[in-house]
Amino acid sequence: MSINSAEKTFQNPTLVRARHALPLRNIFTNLFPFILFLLLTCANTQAEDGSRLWLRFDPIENSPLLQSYRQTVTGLTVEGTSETEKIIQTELASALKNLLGQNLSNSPEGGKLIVGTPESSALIARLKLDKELKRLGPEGYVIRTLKEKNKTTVIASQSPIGALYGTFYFLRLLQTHQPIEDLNIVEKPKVKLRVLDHWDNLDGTIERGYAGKTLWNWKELPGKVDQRLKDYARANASIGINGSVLNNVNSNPIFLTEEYLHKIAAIASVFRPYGIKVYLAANFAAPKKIGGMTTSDPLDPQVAEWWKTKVDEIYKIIPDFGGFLVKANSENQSGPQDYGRTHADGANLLAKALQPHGGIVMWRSFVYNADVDPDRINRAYKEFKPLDGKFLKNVLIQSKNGALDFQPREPFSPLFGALRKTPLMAELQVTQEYLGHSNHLVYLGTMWEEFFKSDTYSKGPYSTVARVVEGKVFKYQITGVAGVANTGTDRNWTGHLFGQANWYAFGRFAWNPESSAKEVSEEWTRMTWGNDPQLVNPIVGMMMGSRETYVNYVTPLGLSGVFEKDLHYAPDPGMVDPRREDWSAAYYVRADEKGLGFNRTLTGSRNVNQYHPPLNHRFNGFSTCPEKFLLWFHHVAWGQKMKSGKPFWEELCSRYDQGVSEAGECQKNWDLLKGKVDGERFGAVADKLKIQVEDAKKWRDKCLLYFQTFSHQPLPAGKP
Ligand code: BDP
Repeated sequence: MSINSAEKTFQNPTLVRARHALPLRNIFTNLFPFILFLLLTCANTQAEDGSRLWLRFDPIENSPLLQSYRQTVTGLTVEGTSETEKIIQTELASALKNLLGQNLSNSPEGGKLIVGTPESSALIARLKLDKELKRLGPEGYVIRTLKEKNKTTVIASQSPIGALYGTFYFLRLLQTHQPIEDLNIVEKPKVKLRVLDHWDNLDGTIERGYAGKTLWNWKELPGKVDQRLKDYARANASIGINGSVLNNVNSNPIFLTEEYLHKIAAIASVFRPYGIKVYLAANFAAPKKIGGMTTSDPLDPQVAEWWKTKVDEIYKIIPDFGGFLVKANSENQSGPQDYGRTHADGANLLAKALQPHGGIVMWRSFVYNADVDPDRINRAYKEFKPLDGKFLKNVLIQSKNGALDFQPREPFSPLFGALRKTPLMAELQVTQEYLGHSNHLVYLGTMWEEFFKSDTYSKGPYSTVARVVEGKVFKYQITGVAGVANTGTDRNWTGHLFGQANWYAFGRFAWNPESSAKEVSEEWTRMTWGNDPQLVNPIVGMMMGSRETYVNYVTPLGLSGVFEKDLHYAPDPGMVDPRREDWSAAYYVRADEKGLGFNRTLTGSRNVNQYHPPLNHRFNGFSTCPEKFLLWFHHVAWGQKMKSGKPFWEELCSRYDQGVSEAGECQKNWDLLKGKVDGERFGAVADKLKIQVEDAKKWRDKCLLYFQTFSHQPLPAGKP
């Protein structure tokens, strides 16, 4: 169901109940016209269930601003007949009608707002922007006020998709109440592949999904395509996402069968006009599992032939298929090492098959086989660094932001800056596996900003992760950022209304890894909650502090891995998993009579040496290691004096306490907004904050009680 149609069909439950409560037929007959009137009126009331995301386009009520917008946008010309151009036309006409209350139909003679490409619009062609647009590429655009042409505003790009991106940018200016009468905006994405990874399973469940089921209805496809897919594509286009991996990295080879390829093709045709390509997570053992072969050995010529034939078939059915994402030799997924081959052999096998079609391979570096190194986080670097330069040109290595696994805080993975000849693609986790699922308000923009701003020193100073990923440090030919999606069938898409901010921020950071978390949160807040500073300031404040608050009550001072088995929601710092040592919380926490934390210095697992100087020295020294990473790199004695002057045990207790009190503050700040936002969304967030505050206390109490069994020191007053 499309966003608009969903709202129109919404029935007010109170009214429905009221109608049933009228017992007498004649009363009903008398009241019928009145009831009908009420029902009709309410049918147009919008359900504030969060389904409109940041694309709300509520009427602008600030009248001087409204006047100036109305004067600037008096007509609309979107030329071109492609599906994308039709979308631009409908999107603009409907958004401007809602925002400005005026109907601007497409006037081919030219109007005050002109959108298109030099190919589709004679007017834009006459502006001679070709050189500039070429430099910006097919996804870049300019938005410019032409002084000499009666202040006409032009949104121009080389391609319709770029024009669509420009359109959403322009609308964002209106949604966030920015001036539009003198624009000169030149935009181009800093990263080529901006992809959402869906860990969606065949049975409709989503691995680490906390917002309902998968949006892809395999049973109905390809015959019926859910309207919501269009809404999903539209939301992604509005933030510049240009790819979706449809299935879980723990992949089912069924997705590669002809039957499923046709279903996937139906999804691809909905996504196409929004600039989104589909990708699949490929199961490396597919030749054996669905191809009837006896081996999946990457060096076997028949296996190579099988992949070539399969890939040719895929492109016949989905001509603009993006390529494969692969999890190999990790957590029971098969891979080239099953046959004594390397990750490069495996990746190149698929890359060769995809290369003639322009497809790519995103090969994950999330591997941690125990025989490589006793410290789990040393393993991926040790496996992949020696393979640098051995991958074909259409392969990217996709690495999680940290070396462990999407913890609330990790230093950047040392693979960023280690691979010089192989493009490294960043994998972020938008879904909050280790960050309170869809119950806790944690804005991830600040985490991603910290990550991207980290200096790898891989080519001297200012070799930030952002610049590595953008291909500026080592001149990568392809660049990419992936995000593990947090979307599902919940009406509000992401379970928690503030989870939408993370989807939004992912798009903005993928487009420009050098984005500012604060600016992004402000944009999102204005579009989602309103422009009143009395809303914007407190909400941005809540968001900006939220990740640090979460870190304080979950993994203060560089702790990691303290989570319960499998679910990764609640604390269980002493958990020992009989299946694997490195799935045990106790393995990471390393609590003992002396202290707490994992010694990764030169006297420990020597992980510090995977970083370029001066980081190796900085992390190695107790006094030079940033406190936020202390327990990640050091085993710290309970009595150790900290920067605050407090002994470590006291510092640890106070960090947990701080987290709990900050969560409470956040709840209080939200309560102050009662009446300033609609009741439905206010209540939904308030309910979640209640859970969060309770959980924060549980985290503090469970962790401190466990650590106390080693520290043998008193808990601060007031604790259990
Ligand atoms: C871990 C998740 C697991 C994923 C795995 C991965 O717990 O569900 O399959 O990462 O990224 O974070 O492959």
